Amino acid sequence: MLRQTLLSVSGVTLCVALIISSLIKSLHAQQVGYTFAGLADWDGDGRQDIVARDNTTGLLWLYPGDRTRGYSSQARVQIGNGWNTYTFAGLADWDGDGRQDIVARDNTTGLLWLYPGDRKRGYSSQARVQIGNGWNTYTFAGLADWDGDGRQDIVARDNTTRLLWLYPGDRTRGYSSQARVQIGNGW
Ligand SMILES: [Ca+2]
Ligand SMILES: [Ca+2]
Repeated sequence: MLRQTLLSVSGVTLCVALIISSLIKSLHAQQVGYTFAGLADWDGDGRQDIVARDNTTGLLWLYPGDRTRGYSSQARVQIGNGWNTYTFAGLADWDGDGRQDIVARDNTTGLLWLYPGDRKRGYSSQARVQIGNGWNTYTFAGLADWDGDGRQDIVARDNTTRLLWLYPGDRTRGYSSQARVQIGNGW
């Protein structure tokens, strides 16, 4: 009887250990590799670049492009840190100053932030600006001038309703005064 109980307990322990081990593995799988912020001519040299986060360190890297079909000869440059809790909406010149910017959501708060770029290979000297809130239930399609008014917009899906929304931008560092418009459903 005692032996059976001991066997049973060790079986439960083994089971719990296997579950924990599997959880740790799946968590690790989510954290390795890179997450793309997007493609843009970040440093303004006329060549498209990659901006991506190293998921293991939370560091943000610029991979300057070479305008060639092949590996770039340009060395990567660190342009940020502490990005692990963010989801990227994308890269675009959101404020219209001729320099590419990052729009990203802080997943811990649901706030949407504009990180104005400086058109250089390094940390931007521009302070971030809050441009939205309540974005945690959305999935970003990306940034683009969707309505063609010369100002960058956000296209995103509300995950709770599967509706697709256009958030027209204002070319400003702050909340847009433009009302959102539904542009799709069943997404
Ligand atoms: Ca800009
Ligand atoms: Ca627009």
